[in-house]
Amino acid sequence: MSNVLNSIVDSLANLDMDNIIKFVKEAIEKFDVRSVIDALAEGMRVVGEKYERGEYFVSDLIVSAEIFNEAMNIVKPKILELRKEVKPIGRVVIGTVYGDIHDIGKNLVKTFLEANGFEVIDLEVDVPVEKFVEAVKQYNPDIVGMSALLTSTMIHMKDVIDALKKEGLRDKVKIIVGGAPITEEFAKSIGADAYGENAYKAVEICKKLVEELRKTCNTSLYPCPLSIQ
Ligand code: B1M
Repeated sequence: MSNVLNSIVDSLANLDMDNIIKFVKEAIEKFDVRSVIDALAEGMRVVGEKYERGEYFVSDLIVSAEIFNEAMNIVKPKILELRKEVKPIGRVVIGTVYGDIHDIGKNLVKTFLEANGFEVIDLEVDVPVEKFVEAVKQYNPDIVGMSALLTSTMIHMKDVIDALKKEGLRDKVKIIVGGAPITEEFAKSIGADAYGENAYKAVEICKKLVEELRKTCNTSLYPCPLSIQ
């Protein structure tokens, strides 16, 4: 990693708001957006480690999130520049599951989806099972995306999938799950269609999922069949 990207990792890890803004502004001119975001995510990982070791408290986690969001205010316009060049390709309902208020990863996924032509309905955080179900009824999305950062909340992803099955809605949508504790195996075990390791992979996967849906033409929202670039 280059010096300025390392400096982003270190300044986030040290909760140094003043310097990180300077470094992010510098890095965004020299590197692609992805390198800058990866550095920010790495900084958050280090913050998490410090919290686990008892060096940081919850108040520090809150500050780290504020710093991340400030940095993203600089990066986000660069991501959304892409948007002008892409055709609308599908609709995603996304949210962080019940009991969980972590939204940084979910927001990144949302931003990248929007930049790549997806219309995103964001249910925000701590989303009860019924709210996901209602959103599927109301918005007729192609994809439902769920995020969870806590081992204690990830099981609510299964609750949502079970509730969609119960309402006869499961086969109308594709389901992608993600978040730090989520794995491919977990995604499979709860009956999700896909696992997104990060925001970039989530976009690639959502494009594939929409392609699959269009083949069966079971949604009337977007023209069908639809070629996706
Ligand atoms: Co929390 N927290 N936190 N926290 N927090 C973690 C998750 C933790 C791992 C820290 C640690 O101990 N090392 C730990 C969970 C342990 C566990 O469950 N095993 C933890 C804990 C314990 C807690 C509290 C319980 C602390 C407390 O109160 N005692 C509490 C819980 C609150 C709640 O939700 N009910 C809590 C609170 C908070 C804050 C609110 C203070 C703050 C979040 C602020 C916010 O989100 N607005 C916070 C933070 C900042 C973290 C860490 C440090 C950073 C998370 C983050 O934003 N990462 C985190 C440590 C860690 O994750 N290592 C931690 C950066 C982000 C870019 O990555 O979210 O993983 P991530 O998203 C990635 C991928 O996972 C993926 O793409 C993203 C980008 O590439 N992805 C998807 C995510 N969602 C996806 C969805 C997809 C596809 C991909 O498809 C739909």
